[in-house]
Amino acid sequence: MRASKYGDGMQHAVRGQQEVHISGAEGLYPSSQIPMVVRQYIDRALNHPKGKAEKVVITAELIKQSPQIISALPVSTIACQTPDDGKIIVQKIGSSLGITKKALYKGFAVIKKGGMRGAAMISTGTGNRLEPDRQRGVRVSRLGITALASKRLSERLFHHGINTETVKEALLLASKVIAHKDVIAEFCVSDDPDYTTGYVASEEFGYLRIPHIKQKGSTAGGRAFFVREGADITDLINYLETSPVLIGKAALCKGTLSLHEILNNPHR
Ligand code: WAQ
Ligand code: MG
Repeated sequence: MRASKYGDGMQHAVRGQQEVHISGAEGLYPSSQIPMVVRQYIDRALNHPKGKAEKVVITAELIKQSPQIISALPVSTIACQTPDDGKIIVQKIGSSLGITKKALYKGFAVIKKGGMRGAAMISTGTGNRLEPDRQRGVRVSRLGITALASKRLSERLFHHGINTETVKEALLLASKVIAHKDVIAEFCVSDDPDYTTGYVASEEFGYLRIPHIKQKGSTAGGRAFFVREGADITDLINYLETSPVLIGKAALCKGTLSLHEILNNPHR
C-alpha cells in the first residue's frame, strides 16, 4: 500500500507533481485474508498522524515461489532517555559490529533529513551510498509471519506491554533484512511525529528498541541498512524487494536492559 497527499493547493495536481509520501505497508498473506488486509491498509492511510491520504494505491500479487522461513530476531529495549543518548548507543553498538564512524554518521544524516519511502543502503566501511535511487531508497517487501508464530510473538510482546502492529511490523522487516548475510545492521527511526522509539537491529544483538531516539513532533525519520563491503548489491536489493520471507518462529523478548548488559551478552 502507498498513501500520499499533494502539497498545499495541489489537490488537482497531475501525477508526479508535489506528491508527499504519507505511509506505506506491505505483507505476505494467504489469499483468503486479502479483503481484510486491504481494509486495514485503507483505514491506516485515512487515519495517519502525518495527514489524511488523498491517494491510496494498493497492489495485490500472487507469489508462486515458496517463501524462505526464518526466525524473528530476539527483542529487547535499551534504557535511553534522550535523542543524544540514543545516538551514543547506536554508535557503540555500530562500532562493536565493525561499522565505521563515517558510515554511522551517513546513516544519522539520511534519517535526520527524512522524506524517503525506502531505506538507504550504506557501505559499512567507506560510508558510501549503494542503492541506485537515493531519493526513494530500497523498499523491503514480501514478508510475513505464520499464524502460529504471530500468536506466540503477540503473547511475548504483550508480556512486556509492547504488542502493537508498529512493533510487530518493524520486527518482521528487521528480521528479513538481518537474515541476509550482507546486512550487518539496520538503524530505524519512525517518520511518525508521535512515535519516538526507534531501533537498531543486528544478528549479534537482535532487535534493540531505543526509546526517545527523537523529539516528539518531528516528521523526520528513515531507515539505514549497513551493508558489508564488497557485497553484491543487485543480489541484495533483489532479496529485499522480491524474495518472499515468512517468520516461522517467534524469538525471545527480554524487557529493558542497559547498554552494558547488551554489549556483554551478544546472542551468538
Ligand atoms: N522498506 C524500507 N524502508 C522502509 C519501509 C520498507 N518496507 N517502510 C518504511 N521504510 C522507511 C521509510 O524511509 C520511512 O520513512 C521510515 O522507514 C520509517 O517508517 O519497537 O514506524 O513506518 O517500538 O514510520 C519502529 C518501532 C517503528 C520501534 C518504525 O517506521 C519499536 C516505523 P515507519
Ligand atoms: Mg511512518
